[in-house]
Amino acid sequence: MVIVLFGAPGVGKGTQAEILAEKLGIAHLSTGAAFRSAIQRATPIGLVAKEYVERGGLVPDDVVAKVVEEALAGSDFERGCILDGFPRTRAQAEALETMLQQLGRSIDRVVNIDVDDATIVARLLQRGRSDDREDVIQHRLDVYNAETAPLLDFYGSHGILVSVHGVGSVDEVNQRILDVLRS
Ligand code: B4P
Repeated sequence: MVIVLFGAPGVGKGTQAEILAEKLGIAHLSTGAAFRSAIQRATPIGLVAKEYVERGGLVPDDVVAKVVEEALAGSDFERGCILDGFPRTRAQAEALETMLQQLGRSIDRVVNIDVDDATIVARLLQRGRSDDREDVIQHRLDVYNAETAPLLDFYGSHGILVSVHGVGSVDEVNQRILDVLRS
């Protein structure tokens, strides 16, 4: 099973992906977490990613694709995976299709988590990660609307998109996601 968790920054993709991976017994790939780890270790990918992540921009598509391609080739991904924060552009969505085709797989469901902007800003300010400053959050939301939100139409036209309301307790949102995955 290949599931994409989709939505604006701070809707809870990472939070939900971790719980779902555990419950469904499949791997979890967060491109955001992969970049934060690479930045901390100052790897070549981390050095490139740093300036984009800190400013709330998108890491270049070819760098992102390299990280995902390596992860998908790992043995822990054989049973399926949850992709959290990827794809974020049309080029990434197309690259993902090619990668999955080569592995004889396809996306089963794209789960869009829907949260209003005011709640997103409040959540992220409370978390206070280094890219959770108000100006950077606003930029991340603008980038999401310009580059990532158009993928909703792309996946909608493929008939694999489902949406859940992302405001409520973490458990409530998780149950909504499990319900749409089972329906
Ligand atoms: P990500 O790591 O993907 O982070 P995110 O979109 O900001 O957050 P997410 O939706 O996962 O929210 P979370 O569960 O953490 O991206 C960071 C950066 O990496 C990007 O800005 C970009 O620069 C780069 N990047 C990543 N992927 C990329 C790609 N494919 N292409 C290019 N660049 C890429 O939750 C947020 C907060 O809300 C947490 O504090 C959590 O505890 C809280 N929360 C969650 N659920 C809640 C609930 N139900 N109620 C209350 N609070 C809740």
